[in-house]
Amino acid sequence: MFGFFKDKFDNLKQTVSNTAQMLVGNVVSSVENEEEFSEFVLDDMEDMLISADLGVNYASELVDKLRNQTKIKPADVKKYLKEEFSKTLKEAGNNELKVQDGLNIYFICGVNGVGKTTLIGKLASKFKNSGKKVLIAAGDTFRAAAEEQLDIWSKRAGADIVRRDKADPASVVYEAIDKAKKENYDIILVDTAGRLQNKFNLMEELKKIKSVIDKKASDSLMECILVLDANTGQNGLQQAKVFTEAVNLTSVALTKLDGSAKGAIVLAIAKEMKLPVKLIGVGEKMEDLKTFDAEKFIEAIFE
Ligand SMILES: Nc1nc2c(ncn2[C@@H]2O[C@H](COP(=O)(O)OP(=O)(O)OP(=O)(O)O)[C@@H](O)[C@H]2O)c(=O)[nH]1
Ligand SMILES: [Mg+2]
Repeated sequence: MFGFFKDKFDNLKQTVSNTAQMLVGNVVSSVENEEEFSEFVLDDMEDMLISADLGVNYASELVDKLRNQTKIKPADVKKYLKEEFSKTLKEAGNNELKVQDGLNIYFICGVNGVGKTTLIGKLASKFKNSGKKVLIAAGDTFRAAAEEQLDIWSKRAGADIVRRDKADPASVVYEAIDKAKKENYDIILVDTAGRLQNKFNLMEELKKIKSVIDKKASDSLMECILVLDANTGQNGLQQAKVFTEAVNLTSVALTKLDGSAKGAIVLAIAKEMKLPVKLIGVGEKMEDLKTFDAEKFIEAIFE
């Protein structure tokens, strides 16, 4: 249904090759020739899954299942992991970005430097190219130069922007919604700060922005997207917990997947948080944003 995003992405295998090696290659090659799942083999497997950034809980769950059965043999370990990972991604929900006729608001949050503003620039461009009228709300009024950076992206993408230097971010978003309704925009992309004086302040600010959207245009809020840097590994789980408590996330955008060996965070987040990854960043350029396709991801890491 999301025509504009149907671009083919042939390089996925290459993008996730380091992750594939850590998460599948190493585990399979060390296990598959064993006679049985001895404690030694299982411990080794658990360690490898943890160091691939699958998360301690998930890794031990996978290994426990093998410990408590006799049907699956070490030679089947690849098939076993593939089935388990597929199930986990499926259970986390649909990977397609939600979109509707009329106004669509996408709320973008995440800690500093993960790639929020870049994601917004890339998304604005995708939406513009599919013929949508796009407005960017410059909700990061905290960091010096944040609004200029967003301005550059919006010009590049051909999108419009609401920015009010150093104003209250919630009021910027309020104004953007008014403008979008009056001038029939299809899309509002809300940028937010990644760092305030402390975490509490940041969360309070995000809640305030979110409550403006809830009050003025709750039917239009399509997604609350957490941006995660693929290289942060397990820390990403912690970030997801904190952000979802504040603003009730609906999905994740995983940036900087290019070259990362820690893409297993996709699975950890799906398992622990039941949050689907919907977008992946694979570089710094405008076109380096792709949709996440769970089946293709599984195929790519299992070859
Ligand atoms: N390699 C790579 N670099 C990326 C990607 N996405 C963003 N970056 C880079 O990451 C850096 C930070 O990106 P920003 O978009 O400014 O991050 P931010 O979350 O808005 O940062 P704050 O506003 O400071 O919180 C920039 O140098 C981007 O070019 C990606 O998918 N791959
Ligand atoms: Mg930013």
